[in-house]
Amino acid sequence: MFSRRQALIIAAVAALIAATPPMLARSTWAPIARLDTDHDGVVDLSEVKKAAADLFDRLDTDKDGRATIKEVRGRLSRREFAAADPNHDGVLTRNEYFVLVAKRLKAVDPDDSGAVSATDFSTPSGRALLRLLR
Ligand SMILES: [Ca+2]
Ligand SMILES: [Ca+2]
Ligand SMILES: [Ca+2]
Repeated sequence: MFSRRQALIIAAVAALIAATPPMLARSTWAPIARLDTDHDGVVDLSEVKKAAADLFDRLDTDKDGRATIKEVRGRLSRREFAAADPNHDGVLTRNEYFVLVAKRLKAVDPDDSGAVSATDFSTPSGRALLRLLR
């Protein structure tokens, strides 16, 4: 357990973080800073698509335009991979990958605001989306 002194320090740090202006906190949060290419503090649909396309190209190490379970290793479980592969040919085309990304985006941004913030990315569904983007 935390000692009283440690608890005070934690409370002080938490207060400091809470006092940080939201724009600053968002734009400097590294995981989205790379995705937020226009630096407006949120990740919009075109930034999500661009990041997904870049990552797909990096994952597709043999450059055949399709990602195998091996190529996405770590990012999708077998079950997730199978669910994203509706024609069951054992590979994800770029399109199948984008459909999955869009689904996860929808989970993070259910009202279709078209903007995902650092706070959104820190939720479980936000982290699931992030795994497909970077
Ligand atoms: Ca942006
Ligand atoms: Ca491939
Ligand atoms: Ca497929």
